[in-house]
Amino acid sequence: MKYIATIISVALAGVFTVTGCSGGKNKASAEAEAADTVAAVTPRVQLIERLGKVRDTGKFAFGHHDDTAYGHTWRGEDGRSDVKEVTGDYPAIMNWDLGLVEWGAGKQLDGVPFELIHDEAVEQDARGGINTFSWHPRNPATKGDSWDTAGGNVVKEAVTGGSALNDTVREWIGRAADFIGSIRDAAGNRIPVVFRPWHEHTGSWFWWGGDNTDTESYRKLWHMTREVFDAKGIDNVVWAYSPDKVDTVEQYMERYPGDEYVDIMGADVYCFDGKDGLEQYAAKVKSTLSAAVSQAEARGKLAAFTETGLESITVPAWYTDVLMPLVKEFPVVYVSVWRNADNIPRHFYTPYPGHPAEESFKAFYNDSITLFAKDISEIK
Ligand code: BMA
Repeated sequence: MKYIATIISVALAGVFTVTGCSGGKNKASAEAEAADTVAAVTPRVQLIERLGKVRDTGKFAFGHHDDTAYGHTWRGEDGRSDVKEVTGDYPAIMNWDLGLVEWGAGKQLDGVPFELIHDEAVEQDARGGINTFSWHPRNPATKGDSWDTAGGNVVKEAVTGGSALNDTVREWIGRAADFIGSIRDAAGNRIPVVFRPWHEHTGSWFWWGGDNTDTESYRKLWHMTREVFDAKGIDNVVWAYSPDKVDTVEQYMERYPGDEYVDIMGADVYCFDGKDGLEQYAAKVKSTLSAAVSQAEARGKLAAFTETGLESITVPAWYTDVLMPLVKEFPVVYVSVWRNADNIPRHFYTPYPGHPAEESFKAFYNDSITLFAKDISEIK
């Protein structure tokens, strides 16, 4: 690591010396600037740069939640993946959820042991794939789940210094930080991951969203989250902001925590079947992704379709005829679908062998615009 840093330092010092002439910088300040830049080459920066290369290919990475932890009819079978069984490859992106990490539980809210998440994330990284994390924390006021919106403006209290909830939520965020910071490869280096806390906040279904709080408190929640991660020196997180569907850029940006807190402008938009559902989906994907992409471009950030899907894939050609043409309109670096539950028969978002959407999903995989694990492993 040090060796690489020295090379980069020398190379950058050279660059800054040259540009320094026209910009009026002397060699010493150029070297100081280069040293700053070297200090910034963290796993986070490496992943941002890598995702920038994905964007430059004009392709997008495909992601699936809990991909190797369980599938439509199985759980905890080493190496198994519904996506791989249909396409022959793992998804480029695997999303994992930290829900219950805040309580120090051994398993997260859908029963996946945190140890397994750690090991699967390391394996996904070793195969050249990327990991992302979402978090469905409990309601700190009521101890109910994320969907329990009782307790008033819980976020406001949680971000107010000196309150009981402030201590609790800081501690909870600390546990999320400790887990993410503990994900290291065989050589002991932290693996870079995308983390998108406090997601879908434009809707009112989570205690941190919509009518359950106010703009200032929501922003402070992000700031506090970052403060806790930074105080622990967690340097492997690429931060994603992921509102649910919106109609306008103003709605998309209303509670944006600020450029220094966000690396990826995300969007979560789900599809429901029936003609109205498909039309609505197209309209909402367009309004939401165009907000995400335009803001990403204006602010020098990346854009991603952080969550989507059609439960049960009741429209067999959904992947090729619905999702693909929409995504092709927007330069997103990844598109991630939700989970294939093993214990809720209708709750799956990628086909499994024998499902009517299998052929469409294979065609989606075979389209050169999609990146699965082997493809993305070549983008370093
Ligand atoms: C929801 C559903 C639930 C799950 C939750 C958290 O969308 O998949 O079954 O418990 O996400 O992962």
